Amino acid sequence: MSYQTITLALDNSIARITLNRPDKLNSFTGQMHAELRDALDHLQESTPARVLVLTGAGRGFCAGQDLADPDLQGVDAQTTTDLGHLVEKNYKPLVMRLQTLKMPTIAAVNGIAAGAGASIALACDITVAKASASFMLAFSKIGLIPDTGSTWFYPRRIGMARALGAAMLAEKLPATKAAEWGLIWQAVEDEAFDVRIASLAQQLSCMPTKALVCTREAMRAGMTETLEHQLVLEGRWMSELGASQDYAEGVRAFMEKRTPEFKGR
Ligand code: LHQ
Repeated sequence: MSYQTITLALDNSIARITLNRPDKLNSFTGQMHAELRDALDHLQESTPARVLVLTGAGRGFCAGQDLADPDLQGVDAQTTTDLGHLVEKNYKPLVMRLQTLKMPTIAAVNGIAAGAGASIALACDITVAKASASFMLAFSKIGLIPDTGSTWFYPRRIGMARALGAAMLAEKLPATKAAEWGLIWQAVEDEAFDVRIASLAQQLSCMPTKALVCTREAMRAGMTETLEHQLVLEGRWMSELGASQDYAEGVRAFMEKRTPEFKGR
């Protein structure tokens, strides 16, 4: 499939998806969702990639749903489309693809992340933003609730008071404040952003990929499991990873006092 609204680049084991509608701040259209599904499926099934960087072209990261997209129009002037259907068809699969990808994911938030654009930035494993970027739950401005996982991510990361303030007031939350509050991993000075993202991607691409993916799964399970059951689950992940080549290499390298060469297996 050739893409018009995104680009997919593979540089050794680093994959980069760029949302590429800069004139519209990379807002989501039905076509962009279809292309993202295709690109993520490709990464899941048939590439040597060991880390994904998701970013935006131009001055924005993503402004959420394109409010002019024909997908939002009903079949005629008298009807409106069922937004729940669009969530089910486009946004839920996108979040779940990111959350189950067999490699760690970095959201490189190069500018404003609004509406579902903010949610997608948080659906990645590590969210790093330019200091000049901001996060905005724009939904209340158009009479909607935060979606694409934001009602799950926000209260868990920054607490209910801040989550409700951010959602109801729909103000821009500067990236530096988002990092201070624990919504994202890091805000980086604009001039240092590209280098930081490149070095983070390089670092993650050389790590034991399976362990990172299991870490994501384990941390997520820990949000809802009892401690007792979580301890059982941790044992299962340890069984699985203890049989991996990367674990054997990690221990061998430690004993031999050298840097491990992980293969992601
Ligand atoms: C846009 C958009 C946009 C179209 C900027 N659409 N053109 C899920 C399920 C189903 C349905 C509904 O939604 C959802 C999830 C959602 O994401 S709902 C929330 C949708 N997003 C928004 O409401 C955000 C709307 N955008 C804004 O509030 C502003 O554009 C922000 C604050 C993001 C940026 O402001 P500025 O930096 O001042 O830029 P701008 O407003 O001038 O935008 C630049 C261009 O991008 C402009 O086009 P134009 O042709 O006039 O130059 C905007 O119309 C266009 N654009 N966001 N979501």
